[in-house]
Amino acid sequence: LTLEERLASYVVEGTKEGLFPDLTEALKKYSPLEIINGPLMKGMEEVGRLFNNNELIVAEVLQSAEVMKASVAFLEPYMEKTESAVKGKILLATVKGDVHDIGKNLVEIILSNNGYQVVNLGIKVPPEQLIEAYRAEKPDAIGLSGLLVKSAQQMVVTAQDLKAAGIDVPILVGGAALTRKFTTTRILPEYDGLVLYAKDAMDGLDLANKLSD
Ligand code: B1M
Repeated sequence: LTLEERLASYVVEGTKEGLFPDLTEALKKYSPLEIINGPLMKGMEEVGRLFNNNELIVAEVLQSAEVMKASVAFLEPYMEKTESAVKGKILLATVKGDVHDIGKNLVEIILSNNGYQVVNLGIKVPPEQLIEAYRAEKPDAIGLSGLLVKSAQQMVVTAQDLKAAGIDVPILVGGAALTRKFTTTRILPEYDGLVLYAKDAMDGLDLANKLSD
């Protein structure tokens, strides 16, 4: 197997044996984000496909998730960081009913490496908890992540609840079940402020930078 194929296979197999030496090797050729968005994501897509076909069980997918998390943690110190003044404060959460947090945590790393103060509320965050945290933290924007189809709908409800609470800071949304179209046609009309769709974590950073400019 090539290095790239091996990296994808650690995720698919859910094994860390040989992972860190190969990540070190990969860093000679690629940036940390290229490794994550390339071979590691490719592995995750394969996991999703196998899971969908009932060829993997939840426990196995969890092991794949562990490999992804360990890889991101290993690569994090090698990521570019800007030592700028704080550009803004962002509340981050995976929406109610959804436990997927690898993408959200990647967004946290990339935002905080690039001058943002991130308050990560974790997973399965109901609107009431977001509203409470908004009042305590006074963030400049709210970031919502969701990977399940029902999470996209949950984002609509969350936007409605935030609006009812008088909140209108920009909302940044992302996650596999979401599209730009759903964001503009279904979430945006339910909210008083901007609702921006990010296709990946870097896109999320670009959007945050546009907001803070
Ligand atoms: Co789940 N799962 N899962 N899962 N899981 C999916 C999402 C699924 C597509 C797999 C499949 O069937 N093909 C499917 C959803 C189907 C649907 O709704 N249409 C699914 C399912 C069904 C489930 C369960 C219901 C399974 C069950 O129990 N029977 C269950 C749900 C539990 C719940 O949430 N209530 C479940 C559970 C799990 C595990 C716990 C085992 C594990 C998660 C572990 C964890 O996160 N700690 C897991 C995993 C790993 C996946 C897949 C395989 C991989 C997700 C992932 O981590 N990707 C996933 C299939 C897939 O996506 N291919 C799948 C890597 C990550 C870096 O990408 O999160 O997409 P992602 O983030 C991207 C972008 O989306 C974006 O940036 C990131 C990249 O830069 N992004 C943002 C994300 N959030 C953002 C926020 C932003 C900006 C960008 O701004 C705020």
